[in-house]
Amino acid sequence: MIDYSLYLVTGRELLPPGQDYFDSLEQALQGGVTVVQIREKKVDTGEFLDIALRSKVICDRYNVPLIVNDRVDIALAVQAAGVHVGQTDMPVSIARNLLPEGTIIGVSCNNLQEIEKAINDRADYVGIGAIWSTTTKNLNKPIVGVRRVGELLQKLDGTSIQAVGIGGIKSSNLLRTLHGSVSTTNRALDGVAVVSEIVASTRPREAASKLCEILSTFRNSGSIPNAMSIRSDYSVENVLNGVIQIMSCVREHSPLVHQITNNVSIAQSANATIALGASPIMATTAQEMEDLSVINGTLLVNIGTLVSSAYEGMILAGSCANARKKPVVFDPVGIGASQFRKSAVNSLLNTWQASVIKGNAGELAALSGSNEVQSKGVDSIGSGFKDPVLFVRNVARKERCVVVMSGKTDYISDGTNVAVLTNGHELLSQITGSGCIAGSCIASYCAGAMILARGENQEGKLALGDVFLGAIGGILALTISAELASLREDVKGPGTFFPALIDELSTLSTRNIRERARIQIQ
Ligand code: 3NM
Ligand code: MG
Repeated sequence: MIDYSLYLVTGRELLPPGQDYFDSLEQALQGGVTVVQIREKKVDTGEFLDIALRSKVICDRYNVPLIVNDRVDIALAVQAAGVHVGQTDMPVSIARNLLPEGTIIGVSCNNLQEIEKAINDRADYVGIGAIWSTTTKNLNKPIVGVRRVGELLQKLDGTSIQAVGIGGIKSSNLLRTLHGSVSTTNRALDGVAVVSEIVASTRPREAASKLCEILSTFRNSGSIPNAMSIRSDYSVENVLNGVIQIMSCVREHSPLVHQITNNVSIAQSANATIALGASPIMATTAQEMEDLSVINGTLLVNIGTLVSSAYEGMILAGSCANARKKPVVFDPVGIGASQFRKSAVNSLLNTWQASVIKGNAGELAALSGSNEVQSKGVDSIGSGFKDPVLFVRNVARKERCVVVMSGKTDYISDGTNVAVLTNGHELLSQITGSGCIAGSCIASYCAGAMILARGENQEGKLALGDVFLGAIGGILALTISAELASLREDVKGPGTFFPALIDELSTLSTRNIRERARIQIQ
């Protein structure tokens, strides 16, 4: 059995000036590479053979298997452990006949059809790519993207075929790659293949050991703040207790809620955040994201009026938040309205892992590629999904985070449990930005959940369950406050409703939550 964890693919043309290829290879092995593929695209057979032979001697010293790209004859000549073929190279079945029994055969796959073919051909492993964009190889197929790898992995269920990811994998995106590349049946990658991150480095040993460290961090802790640690013991009683604890915690600690939001509802969102007792900072510029991420709290990303300069800030802020294990709440406002929004959302969610995704039925339909519900601009049209509980649960599983579907009834899922909430008031839909405010409320309560889970020194883990409670709490706080506001005598319509809503958010009591919450857990 080969250990595919850190799979080095060579690329001599990427070596830094003055770096010797064999020395670089040896250093990479010392850094922890577990399998090596010799990839030579431009040399004659004699030179390829020479390089492969000398590489084999080095790999043998470290007890690391060597795989030859493309060339069955070279693999035979050097007694390599395996051969790796592309879609237009020697077919797997023919290579199998030519090579000694037990030789590993790997094949590059970009889509479901190619995976199916690899299964039929009885390949030993597949290289799934390109996961990210890369300049190391000329790509003639679409980039897979982290969020689509799971579908390909799922096809491998029931087979013994191993899978490595390839293409643009770096230490900076490795955690995201590992975390996102998991099927809904929990099939993960067996390893990652890299070229430039190691080969182009002047210190290949350090480059490899850094990647190894991240691989073992992922194995040990599941990484980003929503490793799918699923609780199945939720009751209405313990959910409400959790929400109430979070509510007090937010008021006591006033956590920072960094919000990159739209210019329609920015002031409403900041006011709602303050009313709940949290501390908003509405910063969008890329240059300050690193500094802001050092402060504990949560990040809210809302694409309501997306412009390119804010987009850069969103990419960076989310990556920083993931690195610091801070919850990220994502609101893909109006994703169905334009191709620009759709592709921006795709890039954002591939780049970082959201902890909570919140949207109305139309937005979540567009996000997940369903056409059961349509949208008009930022609004959802029609009566919604036939089976909304099943729908949110599946989106949560696929996106590996908590999903909130807002509407007359709100559905919140962690991929297993679904909370169904029926609080709220008609007036909420008559002011602008109530959806965006819901995002701020969720982000504020996720910050409280994080403090409860980790303590103020931020040690320990934040689990998906904590974010689930944060999301339920945020929605309850907003919808119950809306009910209370609507009951006030001074509220005559949407104009007077908004200030009353802010008042109610700031005075919301434990009793209000216990007495008014209409919640079911399914
Ligand atoms: N195969 P880097 S992408 C060799 O998609 C190779 O099949 C790919 O290099 C595929 O780690 C790729 O420098 C190059 O991005 C990967
Ligand atoms: Mg090839």
